[in-house]
Amino acid sequence: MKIKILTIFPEMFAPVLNASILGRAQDKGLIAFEVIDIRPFSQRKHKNTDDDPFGGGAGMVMMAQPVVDAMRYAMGEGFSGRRIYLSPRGQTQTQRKAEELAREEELILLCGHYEGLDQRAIDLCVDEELSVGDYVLTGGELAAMVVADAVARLIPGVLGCEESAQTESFSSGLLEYPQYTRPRVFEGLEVPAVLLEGNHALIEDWRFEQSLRITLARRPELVQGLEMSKRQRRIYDRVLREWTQQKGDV
Ligand code: 4GM
Repeated sequence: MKIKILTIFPEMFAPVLNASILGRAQDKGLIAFEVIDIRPFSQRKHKNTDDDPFGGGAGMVMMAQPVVDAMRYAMGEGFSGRRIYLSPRGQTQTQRKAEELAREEELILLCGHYEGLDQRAIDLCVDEELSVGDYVLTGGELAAMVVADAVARLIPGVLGCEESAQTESFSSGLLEYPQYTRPRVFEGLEVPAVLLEGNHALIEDWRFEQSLRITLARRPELVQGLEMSKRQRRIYDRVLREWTQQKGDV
């Protein structure tokens, strides 16, 4: 997969894209990042990329010209991927969205700044606006890195172990169960005995129950419509009985 990033702060990306798992994925040829600086595309004398908003008001607006020209350069001939603008008014990024984007051949992530981008640039060269959450950042760069990371780790071979992309939060529909590693006792706190006993069916049951409890406590809406095996259903019914009983007690 190819991911191109359009930004006026290209230097922000190397430390994130070239480190750790994303760096290795590039070395292995599984993913190619290209960071494109918008500023050289500006036709203004001083290569400005922003100007005052028509109609007045505080802040600056990113001009359409450099963005549209940079986008056309990034697309080249016969572009067939998806062009995404990171913005607080976009649809919220989800695991499902990341899975959808991971199936694309090519993505272009456009990072905005100031008070936003001239609407005509959005109309001309954006397929979709995406937000990483209901909060405002100083620029779209960190949001683009979040999206790039969430998509990259779903590309086959990037994580090495295919299972790890599968088993965690959101792929199962539930939040993750607690994990433990050596030592068995840390500051007097013991690892749950079931994890040390080697009964894999019981370990799976325990993990499901833990996931369920933590999800019911923190994100109960995720439990709606969950698909379960018979075995999981039995655990679910028991946990829910305890849960509702406890609530009734208070
Ligand atoms: C305002 C308009 C994305 C601010 C457009 C970008 C948050 C997100 C910006 C913009 C951003 C987000 C830049 N802040 N929630 N800041 O994904 O591009």
